[in-house]
Amino acid sequence: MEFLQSDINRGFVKYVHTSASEDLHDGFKFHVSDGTNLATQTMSIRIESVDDSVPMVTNNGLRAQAGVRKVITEFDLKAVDLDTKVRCVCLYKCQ
Ligand SMILES: [Ca+2]
Repeated sequence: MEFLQSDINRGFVKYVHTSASEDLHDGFKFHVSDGTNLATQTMSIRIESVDDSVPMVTNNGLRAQAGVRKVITEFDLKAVDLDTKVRCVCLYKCQ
């Protein structure tokens, strides 16, 4: 892809983030030429996270004897949200 400084000035050059990963860094290398000399630079892009992933839940069920308490572990029930901090993922009991 080749473009001119005037394309940048007119807003014709855009970056579109399309990766589904939660990697918050991207970038690309580019060359600038005046027709004789060439310079190379890297454009670093910091991605601002957006909370747009739905939590995923693994529910393996639980077996317990009548009258006995049993701790629910992450092997029984686990919620994962790729773009939300662990401390912010809550499970609510509802009836
Ligand atoms: Ca989320």
